[in-house]
Amino acid sequence: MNISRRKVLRSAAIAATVAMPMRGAFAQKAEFTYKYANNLPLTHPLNLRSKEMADAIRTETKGRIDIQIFPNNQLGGDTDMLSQLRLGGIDFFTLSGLILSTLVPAASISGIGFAFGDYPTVWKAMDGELGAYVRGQISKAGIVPMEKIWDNGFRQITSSTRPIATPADLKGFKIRVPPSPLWTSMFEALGAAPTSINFAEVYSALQTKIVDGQENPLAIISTAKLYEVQRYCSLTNHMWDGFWFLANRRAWEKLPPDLQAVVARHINAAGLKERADVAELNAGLQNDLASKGMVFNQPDTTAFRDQLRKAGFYGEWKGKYGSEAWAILERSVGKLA
Ligand code: X2X
Repeated sequence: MNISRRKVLRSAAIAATVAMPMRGAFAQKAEFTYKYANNLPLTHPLNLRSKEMADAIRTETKGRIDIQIFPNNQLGGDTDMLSQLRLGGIDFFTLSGLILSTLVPAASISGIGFAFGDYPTVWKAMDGELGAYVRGQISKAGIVPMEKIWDNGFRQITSSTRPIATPADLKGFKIRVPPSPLWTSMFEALGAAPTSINFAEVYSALQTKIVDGQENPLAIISTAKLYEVQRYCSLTNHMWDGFWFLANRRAWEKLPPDLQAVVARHINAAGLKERADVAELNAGLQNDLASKGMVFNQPDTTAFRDQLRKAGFYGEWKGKYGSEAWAILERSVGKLA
C-alpha cells in the first residue's frame, strides 16, 4: 500500500470517529425498536408532529427507544394495519375511531352525524367522559389507547361531478367512505350510494371514477392532493373524526413503567400540537384549494340533519350503542334526536 493511500485511509478513519457523534447522538443499538404506522401523507401535521415526537423520545431516553415511522400506508391499508397491530407486526398505529369500530363497536360513537358543532365541544368530550368511555372499550379489546386523541377534523364532501347543496344532490351519488358500518349507514340514510374503500386506494378510485366523490377534512384533501381528481367541495361539516394513538399491548408492556410514562407523555403532547396545527390548516385551506381549481359551496346543513332523523339514523345507532353510551354522548354534545 503506498503512503498516500494509507494516509487517505487513516484520515478517513479519523473523520469517521469525529463524525460519529454527529450521525446521531446514540451510537448504540436501541433497546426497544418500535414500528409506528399510519395512513397519511408525510406532509400532514400528524406525520410532522410524530417525527418530532419520535426524536424527543429518542433524546429523552438516550437512544433506548427508537420509534420508526411508516407513513402513507407503506405497511398496508387501514384494515390490514389494524390486523398487524393486533398481531404485533406493527407496534403503534393511528386509526379513526370509526374504522376501529370494526373491532371495538363503541369506538365509532364520536362519528355520529352532526354530533359536534365545534372544536371546544369535541375536545371537552374526547378529553372527558366520552373519550374515557371509548378508551375503556378499546382497552377491553386488548389494545392500548393513548389518552389524547389526535385530530383528523370536520369532514367535507368532494365530488368530480356536482356540488352537493341539499340531500337531494346525494341521491344515488357514488361516494367512497372509509371501511366502517357507521359511515355506510350514514350515507345510505342520506340517500347516497356509498362504497367502502381504504384510504390507500382513494386517490386512484377517484381518478379512475370508480366513485364520483369522497369526504374528508380539508387538511387531507390538500396533503393527499385529492384536489387533482375532484372539482367540487361542499362544506357540510357532517362529522368530526379523530385518530386514536394505539399500541400493541405486548409491545407496550415490554416497556418498564418509567419508559411507558415518557413515551405516553411525548405522544400526548405531540397530539395536542397536532390538534392546533390541523385546526389552523383547515381554517386557512379554502383559499388555497380554490386557487388550485376547487369550487366551494356552503350548504345549509339543517336539511342533512333532518334527513338523518327522518331516516331513523339516530334511533338505529342509539339502539346499537345502548342507552348508557348514548346518554354519555348526549351529556357531551346535547340532545341528538
Ligand atoms: O380514510 C380516510 O378518509 C381518513 C384518512 O380520513 C381516515 O383515516 C378516516
